[in-house]
Amino acid sequence: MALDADTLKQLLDTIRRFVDERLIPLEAEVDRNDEVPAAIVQQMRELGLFGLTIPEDYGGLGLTMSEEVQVAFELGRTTPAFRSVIGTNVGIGSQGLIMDGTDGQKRRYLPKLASGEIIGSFALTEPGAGSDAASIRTSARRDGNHYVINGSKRYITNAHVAGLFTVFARTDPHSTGASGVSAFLDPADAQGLSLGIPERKMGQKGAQVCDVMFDECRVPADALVGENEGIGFKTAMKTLDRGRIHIAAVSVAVAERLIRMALDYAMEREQFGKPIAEFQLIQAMLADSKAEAYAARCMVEETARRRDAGEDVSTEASCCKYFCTEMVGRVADRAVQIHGGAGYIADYGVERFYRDVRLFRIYEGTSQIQQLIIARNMIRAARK
Ligand code: COS
Repeated sequence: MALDADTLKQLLDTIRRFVDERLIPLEAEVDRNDEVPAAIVQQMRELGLFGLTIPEDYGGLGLTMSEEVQVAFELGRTTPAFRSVIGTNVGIGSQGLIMDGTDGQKRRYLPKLASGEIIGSFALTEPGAGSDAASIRTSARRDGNHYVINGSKRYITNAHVAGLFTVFARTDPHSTGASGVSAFLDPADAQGLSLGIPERKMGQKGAQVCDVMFDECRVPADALVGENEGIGFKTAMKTLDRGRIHIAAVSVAVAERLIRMALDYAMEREQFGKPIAEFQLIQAMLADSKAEAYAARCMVEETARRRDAGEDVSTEASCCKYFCTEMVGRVADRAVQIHGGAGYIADYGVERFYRDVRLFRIYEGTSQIQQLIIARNMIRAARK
C-alpha cells in the first residue's frame, strides 16, 4: 500500500539528512577500511531502512516501486556500499520470499529481515553459471522430510553477515535448464554451509562478496520456497526484474552526485584566467551528463509507475538497468575528465565513484544480458 504524501516526504527528508550528515562524511573512511561502521548499520535499523519493501503485515514499510525508487534516489547519493548494507534485505535477499513464499515462511523470516535483525542474501551465481543462470549445478536432493544441498555459489553479496540465504538449486537431476530449479530458504547456521574469504574488489569497498559452499547441507522440506519444486528460476527472474529498477535508480543518484561534484569543481577551478566552467568543451561534458541523467531519472520513474499499475515491465526494467548503469559510467568518466589531474587523486572522491559504478554494469545482469532480454522480448511481442 502506498504511503500518504506526508509520511513519504518525512521518510525522504530523514534519509536525505542521514545521507548528508552521517554517510557522506564517512565515504573515504569506508573505502579505506573496507567496512561500514557498526554504528551506521545500527542507525539504519533504527530508521527502518531494512524493511522498506517488506509488506506492513510482516513489519516493513511496504513501499511501492515508485516510493522505493524515490528512496534509492536519496540513498544512492553516497558511496554504494552504504546502500548495499540494506540492499539485499530490500531487494534480492527478500523479494523471492515475498513474491513466492508461503505465509508460514514469510511469518518466520520477514519480520527479522524487516528489522535488520538478520541479513538476507541471494545465492544464484556459481563458478560455472553467471549470465547463464539456468545452467546452475548446485543440487537439492529430497531425503525424507529434508532436502540435501550440494554445490557452491560465487560472488554472493552480504554472505559474510547473512542470517538467511535464498539458494537456487536443481531439484530435478535429469533437467539441464530453468524448469528443474527450485529456491530454498537456508539459514546461515545450517550444518554443511560454509563461507569463503571475502574477495578483494575494484570498488564498492565496504560491501563484501564471498563464495558460499554447501556440503551435504540439510534443510527441512518446508524450506522450499512456496513449497513448490521447479518454480525457482522464475522466482529468481522476477526478483531480478525488481532489483534492476532499483539499481537503475541508484545509478541515477550517483550520476546526479557526480554531476554536482563536476559542476562545483568546474566553477571553482580556474585555467587560462577564468573558471573552466566557462569553456564550451567543459560545458558540453556537463550538458551531456545532465541530459542523460535526466532521461535516466524519467525512465526509472515511468517504469516504477507502470509496475505499480500492474503492468509487466520486464522489458522496461532491463531498459532501465542497461541505460542507467551505462549512463553513470559515462558520467563518472566525464567527471574524472573535468577534474583533470585531481580526478585521478583519491582525496577528491571522484576516482572512488569511478571505480564504484563499474559494478552496476555487471551485477544483477550484465549490460549484454539486458540487451538480450530487451531484444528477445521485442521479437516475442512482434510474433504474437
Ligand atoms: N519473469 C518471470 N518469468 C520469467 C522471466 C521474468 N522476468 N524471465 C524468464 N522467465 C521464465 C520464462 O518465461 C521461462 O518460463 P517457461 O519455460 O514456462 O516459458 C523460464 O523463465 C525460462 O526463461 P528463459 O527461457 O528466458 O531462460 P534462459 O535460460 O534462456 O535465459 C536469462 C534467461 C538470460 C534472461 C537469465 O538467465 C538471466 O537473467 N541471466 C542473468 C542472471 C543474472 O542477472 N545474474 C546476476 C546474478 S544475481 S546478482
